[in-house]
Amino acid sequence: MVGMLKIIKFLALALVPGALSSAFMTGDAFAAGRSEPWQMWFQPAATPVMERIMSFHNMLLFIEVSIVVFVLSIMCYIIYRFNAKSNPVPSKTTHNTMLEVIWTGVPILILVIIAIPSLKLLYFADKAQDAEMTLKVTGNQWYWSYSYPDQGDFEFDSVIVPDDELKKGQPRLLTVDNPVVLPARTNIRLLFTSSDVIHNWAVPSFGIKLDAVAGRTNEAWVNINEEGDYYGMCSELCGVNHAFMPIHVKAMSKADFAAWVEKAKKEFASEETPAAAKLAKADMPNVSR
Ligand SMILES: [Cu+2]
Repeated sequence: MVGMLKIIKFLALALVPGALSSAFMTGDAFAAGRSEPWQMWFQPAATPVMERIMSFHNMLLFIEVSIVVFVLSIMCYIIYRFNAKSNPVPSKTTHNTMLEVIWTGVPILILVIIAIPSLKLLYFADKAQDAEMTLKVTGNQWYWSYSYPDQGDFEFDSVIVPDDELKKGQPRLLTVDNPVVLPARTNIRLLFTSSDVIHNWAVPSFGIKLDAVAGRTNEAWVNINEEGDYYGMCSELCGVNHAFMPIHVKAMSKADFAAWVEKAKKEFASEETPAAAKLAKADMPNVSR
């Protein structure tokens, strides 16, 4: 018994704090909106959905670590206490009804405990409550188009900026010519579709990774906590330039967004397939592969 306690104490002191401190996210370890070199774990949450995904992840992590520590302790104890040397005459016990009921019942209980918050989170992430505006996202080979049905239905394309045209401070493979602009602290409904193959609009700090499928409309929502730049990438293999259709979301205050809308309405009023023209001209982005 003393031996088992010692082993449990060792595991608790040596393994658990390290695993927990590096895995539990507080959200302020990294700059918001994109990953950093050598970053591990999630980007900081920028929406209520991502905040809940993180706390759900932390809950799962706690349950998983507890199970691992528990099972490992029992195994170590068995190895120590019941090996042929310390236990030369083995017991002939086979069944124990009570024990079997417990080791069937406890895992069921753990799964139910996980299932309840998991389903709650799925429904929370599913649809915006009282959306104040809608953004329509269309995936194309290989760029994104964004349209604003509530702001006069203007539309524009968002194409990657090639390496040799990047300005200082612009992240490589994440910079686009026209970022999608959204107001912060606003319930925004996102609708996804595609004009060709299946794409996937994935922005880690929003907790969104949703397929854009031709002929279908998928829905998600954001309420971005803070102004800033948030980046993502197409996350469904969609062809040869799949890796070169980044997502850049610029979140602004409501007033700045309204001013941007007025400007954008004029700027994008007469655009005719600019992305297609640009892609043809560049023969696809001049990025090193
Ligand atoms: Cu794609």
